[in-house]
This record gives sequence, structure tokens and C-alpha cells, in this order.
Amino acid sequence: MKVAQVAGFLGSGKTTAMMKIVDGLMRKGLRIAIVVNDVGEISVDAKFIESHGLKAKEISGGCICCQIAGTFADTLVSLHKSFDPDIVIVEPSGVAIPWGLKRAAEYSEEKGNIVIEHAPVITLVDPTRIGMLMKAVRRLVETQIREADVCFINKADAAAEADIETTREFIKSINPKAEIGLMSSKTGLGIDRAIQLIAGCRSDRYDESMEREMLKKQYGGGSHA
Ligand SMILES: Nc1nc2c(ncn2[C@@H]2O[C@H](COP(=O)(O)OP(=O)(O)OP(=O)(O)O)[C@@H](O)[C@H]2O)c(=O)[nH]1
Ligand SMILES: [Mg+2]
Repeated sequence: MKVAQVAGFLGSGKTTAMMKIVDGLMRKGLRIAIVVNDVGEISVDAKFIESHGLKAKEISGGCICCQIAGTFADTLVSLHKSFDPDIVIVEPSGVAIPWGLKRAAEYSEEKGNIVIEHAPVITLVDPTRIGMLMKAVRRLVETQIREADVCFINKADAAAEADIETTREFIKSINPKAEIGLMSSKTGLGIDRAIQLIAGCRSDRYDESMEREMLKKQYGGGSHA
């Protein structure tokens, strides 16, 4: 069972993009389930999604990449047993860490008879709020970018060209290896690429030593700014 995460800070456009992506994946004939992790008090996403006739599970009460990783793993096991999706698309909370989520997904292998495969980690970055992101929540956003395989500069329809370029340089400085694309759920830009990546590509398994190395670079004054 393949697990695909669409990461990004609060309000970066995850739910909106995910619905478009899911639509495209289903058109390919794939069985898709959705898991949404809400850490806030208002949680309407899963209901909204189910109202569109999709299989959706909502997990609340904490972050699925850390606090309630076990609940997430149980959810994957139960989805596998009851629905057997080809791909589970996960919308982590806006504060989740991509590799933590990979590790949590892999817990489900111990709990159920499943083999987990990861789709490329997609992180959405909102260029219309890049100033705030680089200041107020910089460490978190850096981690979401660093642990991504692909970063989409989202809301391209509404962003100023200069902010798109600032965002691109910010992403490059943190993760030079990541593919960078533009996305807009309004115009459909980038959605096909995301569908292609999720359906056709894979990402590495969680690797603790790699995470330690990255954290050292991020917090330990390594050569990467
Ligand atoms: N202009 C523009 N606005 C967008 C786009 N995608 C999302 N938005 C808007 O951005 C806001 C947040 O979108 P969501 O999809 O709810 O973002 P999210 O990342 O799921 O938000 P949380 O789950 O609260 O973290 C909404 O007001 C959307 O209408 C886009 O491509 N272009
Ligand atoms: Mg959302």
C-alpha cells in the first residue's frame, strides 16, 4: 500500500490541492483513501471529503507524525483491511514533519500484514505568505522543505512574481536536490505533475541516521545555511 503525503504549513492549500489530485488519481482507476489529521478544534475536512463520495478518515487529538503516531498506524491497518486502497493520501497537520510521518506509516507494517511504500514527499509552500513563513515559523518550514522530494510553490495564480522568486530561492537554499514546481489549484497548474509523481514514483524509507545527519546540519551549525 502506497502512502502519499501532501505537507505544508497551515493554510498552504493542502486540502484544496489534495482534492484535485485525488480526482485525477481516481480517473486513472486507482483506489484512493484519504487521511486528514486535524490538530485544531475545528475539523470539517473529512466530512467535506466524504460528502464528495470519497473514502476518508479523520484523525484528531494530536499530530500523527509524533503524538499519536500509533493511531495513524492503526488507521492504515484498518483502511488496508476494510478498503484495500492502492494509495492513501495523507494531509498531515500544518505542523507535521514529513519524515516523522514516514516513520509512523511504517509502524503499520508491524501492526498489520502490510508493506508500506512511500510516494514522493510533496511539500506546498505559500508564496503569498513567504515573509511570515521565513520569520515566524522558519524552522518548521525549513524542515518541511528539507524533507521533501518535491516542493510546489502553491497559489501561483495569486502570488507576485517577486514572491515566487523569493520562495524559489528559499527552497533551493534549504533543499537543492528537491524538484521545484509551481502549483495553483485555481488554474490546475502543477496538479498533473503531482498526480504523476504520486502514481508513478517512490520515496525512500525512513532512515534514522539520515534524519540525525539532517538535524545536525539544521541545528548544529553545519555548512548549509
Ligand atoms: N489563490 C489561491 N488560493 C488558494 C489556492 N489553494 C488554496 N487556496 C486558498 O487558501 C486557503 C487555504 O486552503 P486550504 O486548502 O484549506 O489549505 P490547508 O493547507 O489545507 O489548510 P489547513 O488544513 O488549515 O492547514 C483557502 O482560503 C483556499 O481557498 C490556490 O491555488 N490559489
Ligand atoms: Mg486542510
